[in-house]
Amino acid sequence: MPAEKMPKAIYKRLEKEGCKGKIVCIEHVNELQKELEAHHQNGLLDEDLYDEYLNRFDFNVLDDYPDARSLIIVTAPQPQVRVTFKWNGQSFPCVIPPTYSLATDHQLKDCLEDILKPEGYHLEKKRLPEKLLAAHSGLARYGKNNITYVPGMGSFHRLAVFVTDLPCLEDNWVILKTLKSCEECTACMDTCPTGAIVSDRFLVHAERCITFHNERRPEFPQWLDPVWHNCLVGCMYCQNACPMNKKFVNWIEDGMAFSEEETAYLLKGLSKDDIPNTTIDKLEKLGMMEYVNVLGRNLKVLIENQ
Ligand code: B12
Ligand code: SF4
Ligand code: SF4
Repeated sequence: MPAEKMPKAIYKRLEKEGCKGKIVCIEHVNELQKELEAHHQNGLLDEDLYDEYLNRFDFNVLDDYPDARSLIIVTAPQPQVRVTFKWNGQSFPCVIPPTYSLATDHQLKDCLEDILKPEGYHLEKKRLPEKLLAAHSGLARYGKNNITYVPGMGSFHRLAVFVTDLPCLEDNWVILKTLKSCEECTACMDTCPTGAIVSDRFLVHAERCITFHNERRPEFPQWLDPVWHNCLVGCMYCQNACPMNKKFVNWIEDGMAFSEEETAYLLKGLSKDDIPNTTIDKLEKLGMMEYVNVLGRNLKVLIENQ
C-alpha cells in the first residue's frame, strides 16, 4: 500500500475496534518537551511530582530509534471497574477508575501492527506526555480538570503513544483547545474536594490531587481528609461531575471479588513475594500490581469510610 494511504487504513482499523488515533510528525517531540519544560522552569510544576512522574519521558526517541518518522497517538474506551472485598463477613465494593487496565495497550498495539507490519514498518511504544500529544494532534480536547476528552468516549479512555518508521505524509498539529462546554461550567472545580482545580491558572495543582497521594506516596498528608477517598486508587469526583461524561458515568463493569483471606493479605500490606499467585493474577488483570504497596493502606481508608 502506498505510504500516503496508510493513515486512513490505520484509522479505519482502529475504528473497527471502537478506538481512535492521529498521526503527527516525529519532529513535534521537541515541542512537547519544550512545552513541559517551560511549565517546569516557570515554577508551575511541583518538584516531587516532576521527579516522580515527569522526568522520565522518552524525548530522546530519535537517539535510540533514528529511523522514527511519525508518532501515533491512540486511545481506547475504558469503563470503571467495581471490585469487591470481603472483610469481617461484609462485602465492600470499591471502584477502580477508567484507564488503569493495561489490556487496551495490547489491543491498540495489535491494531496498529495489523496494518503496519505487513507493509514492512516497525512500531515501538514510548513514554511521552500523552494528553498533550492527543490535544495537539486534534484527537482530544482538554477539560478544565486537565483530563482529555474524545468525542464518543468522554474522558473514559486510555491513551498510548507509538513511534514508527512510517513516513510522515499527514501531519496533524493544532493549537491546544479546551472543551466548548468548559466556557460556562465549573462543575469539576466545585466538586474537587482538595482545591486542585483553580480559576487563576489552567494547570491543575497536581500535588493537591488525591490520585497523586493514593497512587504512590507512602503516607497521606495531614490536610487530606480520609473521607475524600472514593476509589481503590485514583479519584472520580471531577470526571463524575462533568456534563461531558453524562453518557459514560454509569459504565461500570463488575470485576473480581477478593475473599476474606485475600483482603487480609492486602490489608497487612504484604509485598508481592508474600501474596499467593492467584491473588497476584487478579491484581495483574486489574492493572493494580503497580500499586500493590499502597493498596492495603487505600483499602483500609475505604472500608473505614463505608
Ligand atoms: C503525571 C500524571 C499524573 C499525575 C499529575 C496529573 C497532571 N494533571 O499532570 C497525577 C498522579 C496527579 C495523575 C492523576 C490522574 N491521571 Co494521570 N498521568 C500522568 C502522566 C504520567 C503524565 C501527565 C503529564 O504529562 N502531566 C504534566 C502536565 C504539565 O501536563 P498536562 O496535565 O497534560 O497539562 C497540560 C495542560 O495543562 C496544557 N495547558 C497549559 N495551559 C493551558 C491552557 C489551555 C487553554 C489549554 C487548552 C491547555 C493548557 O499544558 C500542559 C502540558 O504542557 C500521564 C501518562 C502519560 N504518559 O502522559 C497520565 C495520564 C494523563 N493520567 C490519566 C488519568 C486518567 C488520570 C486520572 C483521571 C486518574 C484518576 N481517575 O484518578 C487523574 C486526573 C488528575 C487530573 N485532574 O489531572 C490518563 C488521562 C487519560 C485521559 N482521558 O485524558 C493518562 C494519559 C494515563 C493514560 N494512559 O491513560 N496523573
Ligand atoms: S466539569 Fe465542566 S468545566 Fe470541568 S471539564 Fe467538564 S465541562 Fe469542563
Ligand atoms: S481527580 Fe479528584 S482530586 Fe484530582 S483533580 Fe479530579 S476531583 Fe480533584
